[in-house]
Amino acid sequence: MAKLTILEFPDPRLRKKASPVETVDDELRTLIDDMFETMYAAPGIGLAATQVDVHRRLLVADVSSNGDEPYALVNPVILEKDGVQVSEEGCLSVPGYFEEVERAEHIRVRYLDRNGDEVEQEMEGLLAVCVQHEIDHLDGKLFVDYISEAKRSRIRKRLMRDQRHRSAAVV
Ligand code: GNR
Ligand code: NI
Repeated sequence: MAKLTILEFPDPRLRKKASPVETVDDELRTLIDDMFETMYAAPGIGLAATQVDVHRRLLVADVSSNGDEPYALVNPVILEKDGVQVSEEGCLSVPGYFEEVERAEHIRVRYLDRNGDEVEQEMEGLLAVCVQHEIDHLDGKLFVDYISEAKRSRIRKRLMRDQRHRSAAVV
């Protein structure tokens, strides 16, 4: 197992659109395990492959309080959305910032699981928020894209300053 490095806003690699996974094989399952390790260590409730600089359509999530409900979604597609919920979102790629975002309350998602079997599943509440947030990552989109340009630009400047200070500290 290996913990992976998470890219941080405004890294341009977070804007790449991920391509479909072609085969669910052992190499992909190793990546899934590494993404879970990275997500649980952070700690976070979800992680998209884009955030670890792998531009394939894959995400992991676990919104349980015990960390015992892991989901790995390969090539996820939202088939249906309904209702609206607003919640405070954060992102491991935008550390330290939280903003209200509007998402669908219920979604129906089709994906391949870690065995390559097709699954169709209804999700609601926090799991639905998380999966919508992660699928956005696969399309190069971040939760800060839903807030004002003024706020986003303030966050960009502060994170760039933090990143500068961090890289200066290790030389
Ligand atoms: O850990 C995370 N928490 C979170 C809280 C509210 C809405 C979405 C999320 S996802 C985030 C982890 C992350 O950045 N996934 O891409
Ligand atoms: Ni995120």
